[in-house]
Amino acid sequence: MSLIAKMMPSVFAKGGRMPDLEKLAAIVDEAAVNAKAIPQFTNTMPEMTIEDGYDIQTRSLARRYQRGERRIGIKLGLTSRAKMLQVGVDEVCWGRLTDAMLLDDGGYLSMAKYIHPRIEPEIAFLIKTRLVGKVTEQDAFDAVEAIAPAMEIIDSRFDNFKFAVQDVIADNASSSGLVIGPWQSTKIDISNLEMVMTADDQIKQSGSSAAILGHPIRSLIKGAEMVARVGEALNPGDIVMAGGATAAHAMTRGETIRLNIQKLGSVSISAEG
Ligand code: 0L1
Ligand code: MG
Repeated sequence: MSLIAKMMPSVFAKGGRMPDLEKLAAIVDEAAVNAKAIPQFTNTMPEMTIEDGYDIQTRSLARRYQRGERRIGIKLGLTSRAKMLQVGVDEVCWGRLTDAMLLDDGGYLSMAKYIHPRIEPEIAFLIKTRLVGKVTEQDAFDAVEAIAPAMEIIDSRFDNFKFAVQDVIADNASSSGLVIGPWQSTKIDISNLEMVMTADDQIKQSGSSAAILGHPIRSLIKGAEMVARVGEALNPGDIVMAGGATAAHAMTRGETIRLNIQKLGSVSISAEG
């Protein structure tokens, strides 16, 4: 039994049945730092709520900020049917992005830093003006400076990528990295663009941007509303990842993953050999 598994019975505050959120935040943060999977929290704490999950996420991100990481935006998760089906969770969620997660377009990622990394095809928004709370589609479009092809690296800290919605929220919505292609004009219609993700030129996933909540701008609307619930906002310069348009691809050493999005261009990353 792992050390973390042994610790699990002691994560209840003051010997009661209330989970000690600070302790859980430390456990999930250390799992990410050490690239070591942990048992799903809700196995031992089925009473954990979605609010607990976001509270744990906030606390675990605070640990990263204390180590010097800087928040650069947010990601929306589980915004397409394909993604929901892949992990068996059907609730849109969000997580925070930090500068330490940003990878170079055309660069490399070190597989040793991850447990079981997957990659997914997305669209990223660059925020121009503050966006928060309930906003209209027009408000959301007006707040965008630029749009880019992007890929997210997700790496659930839970064994075998198995989790309930509360777990995955606590785990920063599995977010582990992002790679952004060249920023493009907001004049491009992103409602229904073909998205093709290849590994060493073999197609691994393909779909349409319409699979992201019917239109990727809806992820931005959802993001503005969800961050407001915890007193945050989308601020100028923030990056917002709209969520995977298809199921994610499990990465293997040595391969180069490329995403081509019709009209938006391409972005790539290689897993070190
Ligand atoms: O970005 C995503 O859609 C992933 C959210 C978390 C679920 C997963 O790990 O696939
Ligand atoms: Mg994603």
